[in-house]
Amino acid sequence: MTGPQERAKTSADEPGETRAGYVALVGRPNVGKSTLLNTLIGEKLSIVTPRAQTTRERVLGIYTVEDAQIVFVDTPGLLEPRYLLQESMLEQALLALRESDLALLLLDPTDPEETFPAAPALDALRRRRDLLVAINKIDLAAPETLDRLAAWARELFGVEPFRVSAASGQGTGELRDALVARLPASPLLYPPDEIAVQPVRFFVAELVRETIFEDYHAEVPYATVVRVEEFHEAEDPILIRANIFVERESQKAILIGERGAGIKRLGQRAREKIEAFVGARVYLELWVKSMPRWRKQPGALRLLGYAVPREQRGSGGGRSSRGGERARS
Ligand SMILES: Nc1nc2c(ncn2[C@@H]2O[C@H](COP(=O)(O)OP(=O)(O)OP(=O)(O)O)[C@@H](O)[C@H]2O)c(=O)[nH]1
Ligand SMILES: [Mg+2]
Repeated sequence: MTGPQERAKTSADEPGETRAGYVALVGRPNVGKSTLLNTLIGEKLSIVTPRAQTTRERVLGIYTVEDAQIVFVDTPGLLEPRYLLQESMLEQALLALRESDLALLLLDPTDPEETFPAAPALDALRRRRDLLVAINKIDLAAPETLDRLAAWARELFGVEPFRVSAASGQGTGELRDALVARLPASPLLYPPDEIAVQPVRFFVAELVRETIFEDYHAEVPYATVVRVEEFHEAEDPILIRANIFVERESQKAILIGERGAGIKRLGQRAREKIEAFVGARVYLELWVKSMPRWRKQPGALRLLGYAVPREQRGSGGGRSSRGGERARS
């Protein structure tokens, strides 16, 4: 992704000039960042679940009107990391903040005391002049709670927060207009008809992961990572083979379920979502494998495609168990 520094700035005041830039959507886990990204671009790109720490990597979504383009960057929640994958997630969010032209901090009024990010993210946000703040989920909170949260936000950041509901769309049009008005003068960054930047296989893996969050409880979704190993677009139906890695054999057994019932249901539901996303018939083959401690090992994280935090690079390796359990749907 092109950083703001690498782009030549032009004046947007002249006729025919355009505005464009990256807007980082940041906030604590579960405040509704991914829901807002989807609502702002009018397409379901980023996966959404009721549980915290769903998003693990940056997800880009593009909104283009005639003379302006916003590249929204959905990010993992600003959390206090306890293991390496969470460090990677936090670093991805902070990186998105650093590389963005504008930052939008989302707050959740259903948990007003806990919704402000901790340092160092909070300090990074307070230093920014181009910060916008929005209170999301206004459909779930009493007006007094919204007013109290807005007062805290004014005190901390010196700005008046927008009030939106990403779920219903209320207030999101005004928010988007405000973002467009603050974009720097720049040529469009992507072709005007593009919505996504990442490859289809990324979204396929994310849709499988979203379905795992919906179908399984407790720790299993957090210990799960999905990797698309094969994607044969020219075939009808499109043939997709994906590996689902978990950390322990016991989690593998839970995913597969009795006589494979769990993985079969998962495969069917994920396939339906993928078919809706790609607009074509899909044959999905899922393999469940275990890769012990993958969330804590730099080598394993790298192998699985996650960015490894800077100080951890260069150590450790991940191993996956051979074989696996397969389900087709
Ligand atoms: N009622 C209501 N629910 C919302 C709203 N926005 C998001 N949600 C719900 O809040 C939950 C979390 O939404 P996400 O979009 O996944 O939140 P996130 O900030 O991306 O979460 P992480 O990726 O885990 O950091 C989901 O159940 C959403 O449906 C809203 O405006 N109103
Ligand atoms: Mg998210």
